[in-house]
Amino acid sequence: MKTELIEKSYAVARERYAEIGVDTEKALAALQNIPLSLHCWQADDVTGFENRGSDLTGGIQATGNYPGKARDIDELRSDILAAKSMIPGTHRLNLHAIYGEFGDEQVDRNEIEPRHFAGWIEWGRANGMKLDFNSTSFSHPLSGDLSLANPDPAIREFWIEHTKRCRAVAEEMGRAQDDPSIMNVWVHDGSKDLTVNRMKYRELLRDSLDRIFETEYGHMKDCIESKVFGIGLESYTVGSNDFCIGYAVSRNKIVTLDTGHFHPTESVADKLSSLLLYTPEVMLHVSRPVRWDSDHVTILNDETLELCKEIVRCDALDRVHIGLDYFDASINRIGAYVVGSRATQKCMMQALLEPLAKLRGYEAAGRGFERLALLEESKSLPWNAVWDMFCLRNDVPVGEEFIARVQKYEREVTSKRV
Ligand code: RNT
Ligand code: ZN
Repeated sequence: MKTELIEKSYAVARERYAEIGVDTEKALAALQNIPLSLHCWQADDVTGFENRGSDLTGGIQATGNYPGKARDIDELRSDILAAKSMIPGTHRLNLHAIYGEFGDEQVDRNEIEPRHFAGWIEWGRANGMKLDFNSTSFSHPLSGDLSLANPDPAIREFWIEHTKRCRAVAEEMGRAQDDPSIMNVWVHDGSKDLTVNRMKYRELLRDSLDRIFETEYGHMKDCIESKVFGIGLESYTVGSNDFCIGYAVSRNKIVTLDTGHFHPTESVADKLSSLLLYTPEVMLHVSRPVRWDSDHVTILNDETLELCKEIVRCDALDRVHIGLDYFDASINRIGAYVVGSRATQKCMMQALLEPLAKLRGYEAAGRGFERLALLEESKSLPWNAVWDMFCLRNDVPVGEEFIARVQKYEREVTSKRV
């Protein structure tokens, strides 16, 4: 797209937004300060670098076999940098414990140490990406159906030890980057068929978490992620939404809301204002469930848009962390990063450009028609001209230009991985 055209369109948009009391420059400045935490696992279908060759378990699935997936740490890093170069702004990288730099070593989950992530910390610093972290309870011989809620003391201890060590890794990351690393705990624990022991497993999970969180850290933040069900674990999920909210509220922890982890007609956006009243912050896993928690690439849809609008409407930009979580193995994986990240940012752009003062004025005055009409009209205000300007100023491809860039990287890099 021609720079001149982008500038012209932006000037018109800026004036148009000013008419309804919205400052586009302010919106641009705000978007500049909203990092996305890019999930490292889209690049290799949640495989990681343990030398154990296990399949993805834990009730999640990456479907498809598009060629070119990252096979080692160098390829993964290169792919992330390629994606990053097409995403405007400054972003974070969200690592899972299985992505440590283990070399040829067999490092079991209960043996991981900050030193296995020293290379990542260095890489993050060099590439301007702060790190977030996740414990990994799936894809391991001891994963089974129950990890932190396992009645077998040996298995439970193993996972407690793993998760404690993950917190120590996150603490190290946070210290090194002088900004807390957000550490997410999601465990798949559940049951395929009916259980007559719902309480028992939840008690075990609560006690495991209490033990894991015993150590106080100053450079990392804990969050726990709930879920409705996993594949093969359809009847019962130990860490349900109720469990996680109760736990987080009583322990002052953060809840991670994954947009694929609720019943299809539930609004995740609606949950923010409630959670923010009772928990310190919120972590998001922005995804796109299609009929179930399918982890399709995030797109600009009503759900993502409402979510972003709620963050802004709650004035919670500093309390909500936006992470992405999807893994589509059926299309170009770098393209998947770029599409999902930019879609989330486009939603945020629209949220920041909402004529909120005017809308709230109508609402306070009981003007229902006027509120609805302006909400409808704002959908077609020229937000995309402001978004294009955001891309231009950040020196990343504007509009669909990134398609050719992704193709070029595919031609030169990923297609050669055979
Ligand atoms: C699974 C959860 C979890 C994982 C990642 C890989 O349903 O969403 O966040 O997707 O940890
Ligand atoms: Zn998730």
